[in-house]
Amino acid sequence: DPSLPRYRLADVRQHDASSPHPWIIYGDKVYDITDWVGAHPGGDVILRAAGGSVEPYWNIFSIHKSDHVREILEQYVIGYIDAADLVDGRPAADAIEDPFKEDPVRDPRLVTHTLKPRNAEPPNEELDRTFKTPNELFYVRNHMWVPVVEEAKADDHALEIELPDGETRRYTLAELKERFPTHKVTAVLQCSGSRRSDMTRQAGKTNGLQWGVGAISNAEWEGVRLADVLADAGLTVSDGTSSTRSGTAVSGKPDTNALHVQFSGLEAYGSSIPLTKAIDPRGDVLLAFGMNGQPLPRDHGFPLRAVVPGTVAARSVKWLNKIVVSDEESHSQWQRRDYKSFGPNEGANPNWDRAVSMQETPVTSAITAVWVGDCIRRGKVPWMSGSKLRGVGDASEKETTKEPVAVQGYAYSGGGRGIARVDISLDGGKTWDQAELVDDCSKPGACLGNKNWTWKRWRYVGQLPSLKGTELTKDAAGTKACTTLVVKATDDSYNSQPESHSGIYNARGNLATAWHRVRVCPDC
Ligand code: MTE
Ligand code: MO
Repeated sequence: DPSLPRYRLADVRQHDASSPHPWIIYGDKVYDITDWVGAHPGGDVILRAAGGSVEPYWNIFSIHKSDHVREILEQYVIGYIDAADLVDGRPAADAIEDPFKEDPVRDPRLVTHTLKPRNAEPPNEELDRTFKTPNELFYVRNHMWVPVVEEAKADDHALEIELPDGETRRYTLAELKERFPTHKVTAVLQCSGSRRSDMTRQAGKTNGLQWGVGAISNAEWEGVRLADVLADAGLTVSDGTSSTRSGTAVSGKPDTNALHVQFSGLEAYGSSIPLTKAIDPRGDVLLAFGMNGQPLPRDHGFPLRAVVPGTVAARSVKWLNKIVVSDEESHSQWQRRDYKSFGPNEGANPNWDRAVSMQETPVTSAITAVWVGDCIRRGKVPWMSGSKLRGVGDASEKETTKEPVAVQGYAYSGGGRGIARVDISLDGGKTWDQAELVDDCSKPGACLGNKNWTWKRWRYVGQLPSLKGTELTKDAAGTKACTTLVVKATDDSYNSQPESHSGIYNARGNLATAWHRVRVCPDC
């Protein structure tokens, strides 16, 4: 309707999130979304775009790029952007706010997959060099921007809790810290996409960030127990013994086995865990505000996040501001779609509802560093010195075709299962030996929590097989003899990793946990 009024960008800017009448721009049109905010499925996160263009947000929440959403929006159109503020029919690029402009500065050593939103993993040699990953090197997995919470106002940050009967209770961060005992838990977070690039290389194209072996890190988390807070908020449930699998409670109280705890964060990310995990006294689920003795860094959820040990990290919701205990799983796409796995034949658009959402994760392992020959003798292996180094042999042994090799890596299993054994092969899986598990947990206080929530680091020193006549690789420098190192771990339930990624291939590239292989071509 060309008779509608024209507005300048400056007019629209007045109608930001603090205005009683928030406006947004889409294309060259202006919309008054006052009546939409309450009905918006994603909640008031839409206000993040108020006063400017909604387009950069729809580029992130791509679900909006549909006729259906545009039809809804058309109901709220109130006018057009004045031609004076348009370039090629749209507001000029520099007039559009960058949703990521407040994102924190990151450590340059991180290997970045995407900048906006930020997704990055530590370089392999730093990943597990120490048992606890330093905060600034902990992998970062953000679906959207990093919400801004001023440090001075962090204690006022509010967490709302809604119970199955609809009752709500609100806690500020200050109250959580004051009213509940503090707990510390040492736990790994691992993204379901870790090692996805491996699956792609071996088994074919996968959708999603092409992570290396580093979408996993380990930290000591500090916070209050979710179970304590839920009980204080008034959650009463059956003890589970009188419940049935079909969700009928015999006691008259809501059935523990049928409920879910939905988490959501300030930027509208959300997911859920079963209530049984949330209230398991040995489950160690935290509402965390500390990480490795420091306040949570902004990238990792400042000022408050859920930490769900042993469970896929997608459930450890950052910038946590709402918890709903419900008989349904979270309705978010991260619960109902993205973090599920499928059969090798199911393709990129599978039957989403039929698959269960990921919670506990399977056993995995990876090689993070390999040193061969002179590298070792020159003292490049950080955990090898003195007598160990002399044991590796002197230069005269170098005349033989055998080369010393030193290997390091990690192994991890979800659900609090420990690592029983790590097998390593230096000849592509023909012969095996066992790696040495690093004793990181024997010092008092080193591994806090009721179960094995941390990774196990491992090391191995051996001799590469004679490479004469083995796998030959041609490169610019000539022909090289190579061998493939392989690692696989077994957890304490005797689960072990699948041999290849082809058998567990899924178009989403989730849970790429096959034996990890690294090809080594020493100069010889
Ligand atoms: N929470 C919020 N609010 N937003 C997010 O994008 N990403 C999830 C989870 N929690 C995410 C979130 C995913 S998929 C992972 S793997 C972990 O956070 C990553 O946590 P980290 O960045 O602290 O390593
Ligand atoms: Mo993730």
